[in-house]
Order: sequence, then C-alpha cells, then structure tokens
Amino acid sequence: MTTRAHWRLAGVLAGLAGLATSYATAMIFTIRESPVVAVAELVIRLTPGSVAERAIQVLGHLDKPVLVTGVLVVVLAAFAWAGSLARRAWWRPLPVWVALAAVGLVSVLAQRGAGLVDVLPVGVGLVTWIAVHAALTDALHRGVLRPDLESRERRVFLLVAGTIGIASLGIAVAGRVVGAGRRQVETSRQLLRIPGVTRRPAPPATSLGLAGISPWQTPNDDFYRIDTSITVPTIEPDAWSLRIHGRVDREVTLTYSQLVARRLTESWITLNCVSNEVGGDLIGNARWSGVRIADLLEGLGVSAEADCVLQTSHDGWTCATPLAALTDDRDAMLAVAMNGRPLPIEHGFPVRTVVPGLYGYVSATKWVVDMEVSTFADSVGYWTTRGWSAEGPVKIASRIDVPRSGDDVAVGPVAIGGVAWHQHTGISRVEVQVDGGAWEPAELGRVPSDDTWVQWALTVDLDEGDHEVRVRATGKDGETQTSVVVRPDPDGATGWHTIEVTAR
Ligand SMILES: Nc1nc2c(c(=O)[nH]1)N[C@H]1C(S)=C(S)[C@@H](COP(=O)(O)O)O[C@H]1N2
Ligand SMILES: [Mo]
Repeated sequence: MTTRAHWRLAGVLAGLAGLATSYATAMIFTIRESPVVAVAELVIRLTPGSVAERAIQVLGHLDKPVLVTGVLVVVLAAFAWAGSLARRAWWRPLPVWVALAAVGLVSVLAQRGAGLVDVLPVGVGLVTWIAVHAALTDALHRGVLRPDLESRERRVFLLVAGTIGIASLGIAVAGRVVGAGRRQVETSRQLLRIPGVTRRPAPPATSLGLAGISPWQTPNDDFYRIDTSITVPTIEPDAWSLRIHGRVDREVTLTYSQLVARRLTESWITLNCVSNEVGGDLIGNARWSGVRIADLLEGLGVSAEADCVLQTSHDGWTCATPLAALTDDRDAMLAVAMNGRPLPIEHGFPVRTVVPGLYGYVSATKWVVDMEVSTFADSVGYWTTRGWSAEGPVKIASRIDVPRSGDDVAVGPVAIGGVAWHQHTGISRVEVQVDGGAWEPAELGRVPSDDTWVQWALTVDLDEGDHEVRVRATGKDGETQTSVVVRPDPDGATGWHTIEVTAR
C-alpha cells in the first residue's frame, strides 16, 4: 500500500528539486536573489515598522535567518500538500503550483529594477517541480515504487528519492560555485587602490586611555550594520553609476572612475542609527573618504523649490535627505572608503552616502545609485512610510562604557568613562552624577571636528554598597541632554544613560 506519507514525500522531493534548479539559475545568471529570499524580502517590506522593530528586538541578528527559514517551512508544507493532492490525479496540485509560483513572481518583480531575466529562476523552478512531481506521481500510481513491497522495490524507491535529493543539492552547489559573483566583487574590492585615499591612525591624544571605553576609531569589522537586505548587493565598481536628476537644469550620470577622478575629501564622521536605545551600540566612528555632494550639486542648477534629495540604493531602499545638509559647509559625501580601505561590501561598496549630523535612515544610503533632487512634499523614504519622521537630525546623547551596569567595583576611587556625541554641533561638556548627587564634570578627549563622538572619563569615589551612576552631555550650542525618556521611534531616543554598580 502506498501511504499518505509517500505522496507527501514525493511532493517534497519534487519541490526541493525545483528550489535547487531555481537557486542554481539565480546564481548562474547572477540574479541577486533566489525566489525564496525575494519572498522573505517582500515580507520584510510589507511588515509594519512596529512589528519589525519588535522582531529585531526579540531575535536580534537572527531576524533574517529566522524569516528565511520560516518561508522555507511554509514552502515545504506547500510541497507536501501538493504531494498529497496528487494522489487522485497528477494534475490535482495545479492550484498549489500556480499559487506558489505567483507569490514567487510577485516577490521577484517587486524588487527594484527587476527585468524579464529575474523571472527565469521562478520559471525554471516551477517546470522542474511539476516535471519531477508528475514523474514521481506516475511511478507511485503504477506501483513501480511501492515501498511496502519487498526489499527490492523499497530499495528502488529509496534510491530514486536519494538520487533526487543528492542531485538537487549538487545542482544548488554547482550554481553557487559557478555564480560566485560576490567572491569576484570581494576580490575586486581587495585589489582596488583609490588614488587619494590614505590610511591614517586615529589622531593621538584623543584617547583617554581608560580600558573599556569604546576606541575612538571603530574598526570596519566592528562597525554596526543596519540594512533591509538579506543578501547584500554585490556591485563591481565598473558596473556602478549614479544618476543625479530631478529638479536640476542639467542631469548627470557619474561612473565610478569619473567619481574618484574628482577631488577627494577625507573626514572623521560618527554615524549612528535612529533605532539606537539610550546606552545602545548602534553607533561607530570612522574616517571616510569621498567626494563632497555640495561640489557635485553645484553647477547642476538646482531649482529653488527643491528642499530634499531622494536617494535610492541598488536594492531599492530609499531615503529623503534635506538638501540643506547636502549643500552647506559640512562634509556630506559620496564615500568610497572607510578607514582607508574601499568600503566593505556590507557597508555599501562601491559607493555610499555619509552626512554628518543626520541619522543613517535619512541619509547614509549604502550602494547608492540614484539621487533625485526633489521636495519633501513629493518624496517619502523607506522608513518614513513606516512611521519614522521625515527629517532625522541626530539628537545629543552620551553613553557610559565603563563600568558596565551590574558590575562589582572596588570601594574608593572608580574610573567612569564613555562617549558622547552631537555630530555637527559638537560636545562642550559631559557630567556624571552618582546617586542623585551633584553633577561632576568629566575630562574630554580631543577631537578633530564637531562631527565625531567624544571620549570622556572621570574618577568618582564610591562607598560600599549599591550605586546609580548617570551621564549627561551638553552641546557647543549650550543644549543639555534632556532627562525625558522617549523611545527611538519616530525620531530618536532621549534620556540619560544610567547604570547600577556595587562597590565592595
Ligand atoms: N541601501 C541601504 N542603505 C541604508 C540602509 C538600508 O537598509 N539599505 N539603512 C540605513 C540605516 S537605518 C543606517 S543606521 C545606516 C547604517 O549603516 P551601516 O550599516 O554602514 O552602519 O545605513 C543606512 N543606509
Ligand atoms: Mo538606522
């Protein structure tokens, strides 16, 4: 007797074969996503911001693997269901095939710049699935593969099942190997030498030398990463270009070589995420090399009505950046290097935007390919449609790095230290308060400009027992950090970072 389980198994095997050929097709044609990942990305795009926030809080960095696994589980269930439907007739799973293919097609086409070629993996996968499924169904019907018969037939069934499984895996791996696009781009990146990009150590005398304070310069490998892509865009510099258009008299399209042939600016800039909680670590300081956007826009004849630039990345992420921040005296730039090395792929290779003084979600477009000079009335960025505010100037903030909350410290003098920031305004004072007492001024590290964070440290005397230590910063504009606690959304958290320590 052929049981329900066999029909389901046949459905799953056929489906896996389809997934394998679609994945291999995507890899071989260096289509950025396999359909499964495209579906996961569409789910991310359709998820309300608050739900996404919560998921990131609960799952942390596992959010994307969990989502892709979830999509796979649903797809496998659909394959099994299709298998059980085939019991009556091989074509019975038709609605399941059509539905799954439709979801795949919609997801793939919803990607920015999707063309006919992007549909290919879905088509190849669907044809494989149906063909293998029909063949297995036919075999099960005719009793050729009836595994309940004696050992010879069972072996045949297992052999066929195993062969399909291994062949699928082989096809997927082969596709991966053939289309190792990412590896190629990584090699190009490693070999790239950009004239004018220099490596320079962090300015001396900026470090207060207190063990445990965040290093003033954040190494590329330790730099926080936030983006909506599951597989990051891999773009060869030769294949990159940026179109600047919209409310300008003359639109231009810049190639990579044209961009790096221009005058390069290098500056230390601290970048942070609007989602950072008080005391959080979604912040880093690096030396960025790039071309000033103000210089690029000058001479294009920007219309007087324009008040923003709508930026779009290669993977379709968008943000609207205030025009004023791109054209005033700050070093808003199209960055090509980070800490003296070509941008890491995850941080936007080959070109990204960096704007001192604005949160990343309204400015720091990675893999930027399009800039439309426009108005806020006409432009909404990715996060703005999800309830975050249209403009995102960085709020003044400070953080205690040492000691850590919950630490035991020795009774007597205790060194406290951390970082404070208000990019493009600068920090003039940092103060620490123990157990609600007087605010004590901290020593500040030296910085090359107002666009970076500032290290701070001081020593306080602690008696035996539990203590509450908090920090607040004051900007060069005289504004002191507010004690009012607000959540990161819609435009950045506020409140004083407070830790608890026990002196013994
Ligand atoms: N293409 C693209 N660029 C993006 C994002 C994104 O999701 N996609 N996220 C932005 C956000 S919210 C932040 S905080 C910064 C983070 O940059 P990093 O990952 O290099 O630290 O990138 C910005 N640029
Ligand atoms: Mo962000």
